[in-house]
Amino acid sequence: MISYTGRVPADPSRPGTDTGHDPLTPTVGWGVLHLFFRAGPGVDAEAAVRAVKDARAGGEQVVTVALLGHKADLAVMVLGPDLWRLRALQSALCGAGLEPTGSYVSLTEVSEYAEGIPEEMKQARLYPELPPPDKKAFCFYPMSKRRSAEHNWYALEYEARQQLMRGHGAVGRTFRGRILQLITGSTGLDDWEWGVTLFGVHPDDLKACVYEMRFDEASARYAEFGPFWTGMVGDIEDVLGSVL
Ligand code: 76R
Repeated sequence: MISYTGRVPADPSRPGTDTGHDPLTPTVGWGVLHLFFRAGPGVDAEAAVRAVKDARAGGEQVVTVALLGHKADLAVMVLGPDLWRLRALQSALCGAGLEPTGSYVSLTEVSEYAEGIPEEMKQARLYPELPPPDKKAFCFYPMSKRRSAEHNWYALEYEARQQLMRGHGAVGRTFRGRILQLITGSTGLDDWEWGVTLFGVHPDDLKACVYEMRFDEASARYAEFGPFWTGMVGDIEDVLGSVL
């Protein structure tokens, strides 16, 4: 099991891991930073490619996505134990001339309703291996559970919430093989309570999954959604080539 606790010293065999700061690491899981950039003519593509490669060489996982639509041109999702290292990648990409138009900060987690899942699945939630090679359709959106007078998720008893989430999981499992979901927690860290990152085999797998989930009570009554970003996972070189 990989566990990161306390100070993680810079590893001399991995150049560039020393940010000049003592690492700031979650006690469990990894930090996750979703960055959404606009790419204009002033972008130094070589510097941007180097930034992604340096992060990977230092141990971070980096997912790069060519986005569709006006919100941003590309997404860079980075996961790793040390928040300073996530910041270093953000700084390097901004330094390469990419202009951030949106972002999301969260941590990997095992849901409190998933305590009973096998250890191997828990590890895959906390320390995922991304991107999945066979799922190139990508979407990301933040979401929260409703706290209105009529429907307040946080006023429900644990058993009721657990039962609802069991129903949610059952609907979710019908998408096995078509969708990989990564739910990352952001309560107290960003504007919504979770980041939802979905990887699909086909774009309509993403649509079908989110659509089906909406009929499930946990989502129908209690889910609130932020903006969506959608695109195609690719190598950083291909992604930059397609958006510049
Ligand atoms: O981790 C697990 O696989 C256990 C079952 C499970 C949990 C606990 C599960 C399965 N999810 C869980 C928790 Mn999910 N999920 C979403 C969305 O909610 C919406 O309507 C849209 C956003 C989708 C599309 C989705 C898909 N899930 C959560 C939580 C945290 C709740 C908490 O901790 O309070 C959120 C916010 C959330 C949202 N879910 C699945 C899926 C899919 C496809 C699965 C099956 C996963 C699999 O079998 O690999």
